[in-house]
Amino acid sequence: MRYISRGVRQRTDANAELAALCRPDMSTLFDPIRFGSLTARNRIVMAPLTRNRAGPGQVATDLMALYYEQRSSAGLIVSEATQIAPEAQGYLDTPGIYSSAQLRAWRSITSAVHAKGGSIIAQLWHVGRISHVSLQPHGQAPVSSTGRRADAKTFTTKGFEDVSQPRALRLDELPGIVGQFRQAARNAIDSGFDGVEVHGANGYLLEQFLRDSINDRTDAYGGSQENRIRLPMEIMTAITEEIGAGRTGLRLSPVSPVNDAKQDSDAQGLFNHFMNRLNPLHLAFIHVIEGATGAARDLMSFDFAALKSLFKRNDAQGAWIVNNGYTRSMAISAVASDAADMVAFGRPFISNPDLVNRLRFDEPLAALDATTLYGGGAAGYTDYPVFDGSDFGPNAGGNPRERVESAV
Ligand code: 8OZ
Repeated sequence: MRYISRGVRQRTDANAELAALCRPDMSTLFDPIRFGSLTARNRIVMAPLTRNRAGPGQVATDLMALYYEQRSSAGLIVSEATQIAPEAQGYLDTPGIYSSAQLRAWRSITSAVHAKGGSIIAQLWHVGRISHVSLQPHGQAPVSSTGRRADAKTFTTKGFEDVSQPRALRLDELPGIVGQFRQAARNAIDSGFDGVEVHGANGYLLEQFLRDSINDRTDAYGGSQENRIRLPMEIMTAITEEIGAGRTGLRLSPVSPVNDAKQDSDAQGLFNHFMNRLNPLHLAFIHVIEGATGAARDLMSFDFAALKSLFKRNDAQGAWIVNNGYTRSMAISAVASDAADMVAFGRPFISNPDLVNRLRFDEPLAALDATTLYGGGAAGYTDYPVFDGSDFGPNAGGNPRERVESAV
């Protein structure tokens, strides 16, 4: 990793600004936190980021270990979305967490992060219908709640392709899906992860069951809100039984339209109901994408604060993690005002491995090279600069990636 020089900005300026924003009795974005059985040394979360750099057999690589190690100053790292089984994969070169080779590789990554004093949890992923036959075992159809194809794309060895026609899961197959999630959670703990986040967002399998815009089943897993939350509840219950609720969290995106997840006819009612049902589990955290993933925060009116109150009613020790286009000042205010316990940053962590220090000292952020986001090697992955704590500035070192961005 390269280091760059720092200019005239004084750390004391940023500290004074922070002090002005926060009363002494308030928690700040930079304070440690305990939630469930987890701890974080600050409230800045590295959001899960798909980077498509797994090796043969969907095994994580040494380069991935370096990438995560570089970002270990995050209070909590959520791993990139990681498929729980071969059928759960939907994109080229994403890592899995079901084979012994995959588990060994994850062990190197969790050890590297822990050696630097960081915390890391695994994001457990089943893509459902957002997949392509070329990525499925024996070229079979992807599985979903429905047999209807999504109007969405994935990337395969041939580049961007339309996703394939799925097959609706039979009732007798659903316990197997729950079992795969349970086993993946066990595997995560066995590989040294501090916990897991279930991917319940962005139009993947859990949302394919949750939303009435997708789920067209007529059995006990379709129709009413209670029926549509049934599989997600079974998954969350099985995982909490397996590894403990204190190590288990869930990511949601109640109104995000990505991956052809059209709005539920009653998104607020559905997610409020889901939260009420989750309440007795005492999850370690809920991680919520506010608005459209990576886009408009105000796409649809949705009362995220109401959802938070339902979670906190019975789960005061659980963390409410917010995400989606937060700037430094938004993040500081969200924690100071108790609107959130932690704030997750996605893309800013790609180009700023030292994002925590840059936010802490209000330094400019390096811009992202979008051409190296998905797939490839070290370029645009492990070669973004960190600031060395002495001199740093937007034009330092003549680094082309180093440009000032106001919004994160
Ligand atoms: C970008 C590209 C591929 C997958 C998500 C796991 O949207 C993803 C993803 C993001 O949650």
